[in-house]
Amino acid sequence: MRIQVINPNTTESMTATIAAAARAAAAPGTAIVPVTAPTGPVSIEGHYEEAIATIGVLEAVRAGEADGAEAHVIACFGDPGLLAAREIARAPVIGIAEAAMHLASLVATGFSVITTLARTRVIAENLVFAYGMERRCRRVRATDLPVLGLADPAADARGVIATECRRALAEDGSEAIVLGCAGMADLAAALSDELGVPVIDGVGAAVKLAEALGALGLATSKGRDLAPPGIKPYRGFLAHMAPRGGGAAQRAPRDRALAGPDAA
Ligand code: 5HY
Repeated sequence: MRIQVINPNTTESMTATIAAAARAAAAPGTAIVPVTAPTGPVSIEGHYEEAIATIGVLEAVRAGEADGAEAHVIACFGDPGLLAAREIARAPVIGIAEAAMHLASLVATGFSVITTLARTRVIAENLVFAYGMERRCRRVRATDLPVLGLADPAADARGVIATECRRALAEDGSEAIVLGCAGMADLAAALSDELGVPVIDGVGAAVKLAEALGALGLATSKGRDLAPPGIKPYRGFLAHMAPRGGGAAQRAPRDRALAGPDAA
């Protein structure tokens, strides 16, 4: 199976951390194709950065589809562009936040999410509700570590995260931890050993779920809201992102009129 693993921020060193975690989780025979977003912020720590990063994600998914990807992983804990990517991709698309939360709910009745800056907490909290995890996620906690600070030895990210995990286990009534950033992917196993509870990294979780979908022959349902976007003119610097059809694209009557008589 060929799984494209997309880092929605533009920091290559973080893509390397993500790729290593994905390859560590992948089954023999699974090819991991790591990709750094072609455009966007060096790290994603807020709504605006997430909105901009979504374009890079969709560009990577379009390219990956053309390149024969059999699944796509969005390796940023905000799952930027997840549903939009599912519209344009034939292959399944898995977000690391959704994957981690679902696996956590299989091994514990309650889990806590440990994320980076306080301002990103609301993004994770919104996903908890979007994924129907509000009864299983006990709390989303921030460490105030910036995303790109995770790789800085001086920041002692593992120590800071371990301390917040212990607080979560003591105060939230949680029995598992979800790591709230792709940049924490390389810490899961060591933290799990240290804390004695399941610590879930979304990158590995998403790769395993992609493999499971592949093995079961499951892909995104194209019956309703995840059907390909309609064919219509796009204007301005993103005009190249206009869907070109092929597959089951719908042509809205109004758009047919806009596109003119000779539109295919
Ligand atoms: C991530 N940002 O996984 C998120 C984490 C966060 O650039 N990669 C990022 O703080 O939301």
